[in-house]
Amino acid sequence: MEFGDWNLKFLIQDVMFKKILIANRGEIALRVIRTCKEMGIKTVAVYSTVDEESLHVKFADEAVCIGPPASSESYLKMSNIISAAEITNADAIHPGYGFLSENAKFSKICEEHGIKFIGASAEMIDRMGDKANAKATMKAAGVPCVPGSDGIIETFEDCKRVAKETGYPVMLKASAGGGGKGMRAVWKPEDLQNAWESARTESKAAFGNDDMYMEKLIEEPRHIEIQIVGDSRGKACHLSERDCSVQRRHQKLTEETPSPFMTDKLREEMGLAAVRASEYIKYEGAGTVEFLVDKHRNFYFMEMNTRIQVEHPITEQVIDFDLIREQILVAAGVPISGKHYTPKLHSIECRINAEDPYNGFRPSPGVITTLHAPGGHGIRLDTHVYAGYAIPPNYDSMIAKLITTAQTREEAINKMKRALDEFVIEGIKTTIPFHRQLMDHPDYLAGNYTTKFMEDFEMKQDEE
Ligand code: MV4
Repeated sequence: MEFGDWNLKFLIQDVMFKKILIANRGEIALRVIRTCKEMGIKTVAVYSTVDEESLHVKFADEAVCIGPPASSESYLKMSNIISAAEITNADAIHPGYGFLSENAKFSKICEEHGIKFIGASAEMIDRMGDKANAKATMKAAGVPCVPGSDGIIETFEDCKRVAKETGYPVMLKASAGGGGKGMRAVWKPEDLQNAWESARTESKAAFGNDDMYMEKLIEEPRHIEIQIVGDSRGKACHLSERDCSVQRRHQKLTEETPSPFMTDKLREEMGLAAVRASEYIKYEGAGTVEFLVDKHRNFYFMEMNTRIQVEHPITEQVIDFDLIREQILVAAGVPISGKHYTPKLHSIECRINAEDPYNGFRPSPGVITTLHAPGGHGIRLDTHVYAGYAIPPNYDSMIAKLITTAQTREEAINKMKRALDEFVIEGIKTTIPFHRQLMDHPDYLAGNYTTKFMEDFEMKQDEE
């Protein structure tokens, strides 16, 4: 830290928020409330009518009902959230992830109302949300990018030309996209026109925008992302990587740090590329630079997320850091220490969803009749559910994040097996059996997995 701890403590008290409204629900709302309490900051929860009995409502100092169950009428209803902040006199809003966390209009409205948005500025959200533009910015910053089109492709003639220049296979991507929507892999020239038209139609329907760009297709990539924190002076530091390659239909299932594919050299290069990217755009707050990594360990910029991510706890565990606290300090204008971090431990997160892995991971809402949480050394459970809690069908299906941390990957996996065996949830189906089988899978145990891994994964039928 730049100031002596003594001065910094007084500086922090002067600039620190008195009351933060958490514009979210579930485990992330609880996560933010916990850090606020530790920092002596008052908290306001917002909730929809179906969430009245949810834990974040009970743990907050104040709570405001902002509407009916539908997200569009509650957690996405900007006017109701701003009104809740006004009537409770909150001086900042933490958006968590999802919902309004990367909504430029909401960031702007908070600013116009003199409420600090603990996230990126509207300008930054727009800049990183436009994927082709974000890529052009990263290229200018000297961050490795996948070869391909120079920005948006205007016509199909251009599309054909760029595909020829790039060389098949290519990946068509929606500039307003993310998470795989409006994306098409094209292996042969005769498939290009269909892909071009269907990708644009899908993107127009999903985002109201059909701008497309093209990249060389990276075969069987790994998804490795770097956590960064930037401060109000334009300085950034990186907090090492997370391997998020185990995904099903672009939904992350489990994440770990360090990545089993990482080398010290690769980590240093990716970390510095992420810091270069952040400092080039003067990024403020917690952010994540996502990279595709090919089998030769070449890495390429994919996207930059301007929010705290679901999987942030594994980074916190291996460098003993509170990322939500860091977000709040940076938003209050406190400078970051600026040093970079490498993992001292190994941490794995399993996302426990109310889904049935024996039936296509279909949602399984309902009342939790019995719950026994795992515990012991190296176990962290971030969850808002409890015995008797009714899981509403209106929101995403994640109900808990089980995180294990140990000196080595093998010990972290063994701890995860033991914790999953202890974790009892009855009344609904969950993905616990999937994660337990994953922890026995030879390729996973060998750290030998890419984003293709789940395409070949088969659940062994229940022994019962
Ligand atoms: C790619 C790719 C291969 N080559 N780009 C998926 C969503 C978005 N984050 C970008 N994605 C990909 N972009 C090129 N040039 C493969 C994927 C991809 C993927 C990336 C990360 C994690 C999971 C994935 C699943 C399917 C495809």
